[in-house]
Amino acid sequence: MEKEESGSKKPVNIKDLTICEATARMLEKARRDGVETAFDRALNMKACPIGADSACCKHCAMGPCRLNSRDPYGKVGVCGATIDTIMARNFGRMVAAGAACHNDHGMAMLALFREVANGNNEDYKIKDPHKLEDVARSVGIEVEGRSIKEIALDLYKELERTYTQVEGEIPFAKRVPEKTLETWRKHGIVPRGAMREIMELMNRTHMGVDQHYENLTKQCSRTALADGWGGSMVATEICDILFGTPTPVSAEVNMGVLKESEVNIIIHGHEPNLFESMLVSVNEPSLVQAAKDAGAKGINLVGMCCSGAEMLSRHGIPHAGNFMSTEAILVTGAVDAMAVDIQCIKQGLVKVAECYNTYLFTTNPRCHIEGAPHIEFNEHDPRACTDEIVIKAITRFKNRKAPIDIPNIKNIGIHGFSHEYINYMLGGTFRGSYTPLNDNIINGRIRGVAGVVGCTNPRVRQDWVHVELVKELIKNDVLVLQTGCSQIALAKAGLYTPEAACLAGPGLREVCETVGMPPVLGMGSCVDNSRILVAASQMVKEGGLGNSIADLPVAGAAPEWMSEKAICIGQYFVASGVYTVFGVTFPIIENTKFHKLLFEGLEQQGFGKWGFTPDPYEMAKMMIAHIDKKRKALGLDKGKERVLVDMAARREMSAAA
Ligand code: BF8
Ligand code: SF4
Repeated sequence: MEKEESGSKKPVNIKDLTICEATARMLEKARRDGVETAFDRALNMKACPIGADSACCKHCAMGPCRLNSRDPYGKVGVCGATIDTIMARNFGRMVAAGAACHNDHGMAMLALFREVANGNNEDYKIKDPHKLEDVARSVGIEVEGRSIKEIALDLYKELERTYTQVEGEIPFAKRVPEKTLETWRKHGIVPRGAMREIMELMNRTHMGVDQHYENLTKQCSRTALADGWGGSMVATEICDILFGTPTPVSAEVNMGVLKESEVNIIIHGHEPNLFESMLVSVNEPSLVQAAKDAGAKGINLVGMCCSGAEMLSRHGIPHAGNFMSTEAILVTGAVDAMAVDIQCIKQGLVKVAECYNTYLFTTNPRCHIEGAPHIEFNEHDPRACTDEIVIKAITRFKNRKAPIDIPNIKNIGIHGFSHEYINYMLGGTFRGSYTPLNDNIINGRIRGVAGVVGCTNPRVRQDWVHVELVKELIKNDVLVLQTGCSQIALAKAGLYTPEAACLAGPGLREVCETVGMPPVLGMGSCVDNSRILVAASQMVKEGGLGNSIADLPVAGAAPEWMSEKAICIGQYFVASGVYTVFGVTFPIIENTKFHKLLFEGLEQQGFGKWGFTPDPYEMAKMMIAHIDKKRKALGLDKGKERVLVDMAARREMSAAA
């Protein structure tokens, strides 16, 4: 085993690690307190250069085999695997893991829906029967004259196929624009069922199975599509049905949402059922009284990461920060309990929580963390878990010893733009439609649409790439749709207000001012990227912008990605027809055959393609060039020159934000 680099404690300016002022202040305090975070560990652990290039394989015990990225075709693995096979298999395993995460989550939400529908669970209910009917109709279920229960049970049965079906096409394939679906059929990549696709991808990436990078890439696409149009889309739709479809709501983000005088509870993770039940617990009069008896003014519930983004979008629950702020926020000393469920929960939280006597609870049977007490969340008796967390948090409040230091920074903004609402907002009350969006794209007021999504990552300056990229895009009249940690980055930067329209180019600004919307629309958690897919298919169906998603003047980006889920999302956007640019790093060696396939070849086959650059300005340039290329192909090229945001303009923009 090689020795890991450590101990090189060069002084690093915290302002270089993050542009989030609150996080920076807490990182400084952590330094004073001698507390370590992922930012420190990233500085002390150089990313493994071989893994970064995906030039190694540990799929069997004849290896692990290590190839040379400077001479990628100079040697092969012990079994003879070439660099393209090795990289494609590694990529496939990331896609499989990402798809598994979203599908396992979606399946859990669907199981809850079944229990609610058949009357076995009365702690939750169908909150949005309209959405239930819409979704049912979209997969061909009769709704006229039928009871909610009948429709719901049929919908359950139909959507279960998303996961368990072994032959055929997943139900939401029906939502895919015809020409896009045709391309998928031609290449044999319409997903059958997520379990089947993930299983097959795991099989094909095993030693000695699929050893052609092109064929492997097909299964990567099929599996990824079983996420975007499968597990993720089901999660979004079912959660809307159970908890409400988001409509614009004014809400606060950033660490200033913590309150020194109240019992602070953070929910961090991905499953909104835990959060919804916690919302009930913190409003329980006896628990509120207990908090008051302990000297608190009340109980303050806030979210982080993706379930936080969902609650922000659905109910306007304050959001305390994105992925790279989860350790930093504990440094405030003000968090009485943080309860986590699944995904993107850093193990490092345990130590930081310990340092500040904060309770860190795991709640989900799929995620225990050594050193963190576990209070299991059972959706048939949800309050047993959530009430206990509140009681523990109140105890911690009573016994607060260390000084509290909450950065007093809050940013208000408007969140909660479901694709249904975009339809309504742009179309007016009586004739919801995508016509105005399409018209504004055709007449050039809006140049195109970009999805900017994904994580934050300590290998780059937190939030900076997101914010700079989005500013460049809107300045160039590109409407930006967002989810996940990226949405929170821009919300903290102040771009979620209608007033931020002044940062947009003249065309986009005009549209925003007419409608009263911000130039950046937040759609929720990472599984809610499926809302962007639905919006894209609506744009195709509306007409005037081509026949497939690949024809649309749109692009996507995950500028600070870190998770395997992000790779899976990227692949399903690419397979759906979207040019998708990633920042930070990309696990591939340039100028190899596999690289050429992902970054060029897929587009020639009628899909989207991948792009990569860590630089936000370059990223904007690449995305805008692609949007312009698509406009030209549609005959909409009477467009404008790209506006370069110079330093003076940038200063003006940050002053305005
Ligand atoms: O699913 S954006 S860091 S929290 S992976 Fe994770 Fe990335 Fe955040 Fe949500 Ni998405
Ligand atoms: Fe090496 Fe092949 Fe085994 Fe991978 S599968 S570790 S390349 S021998």
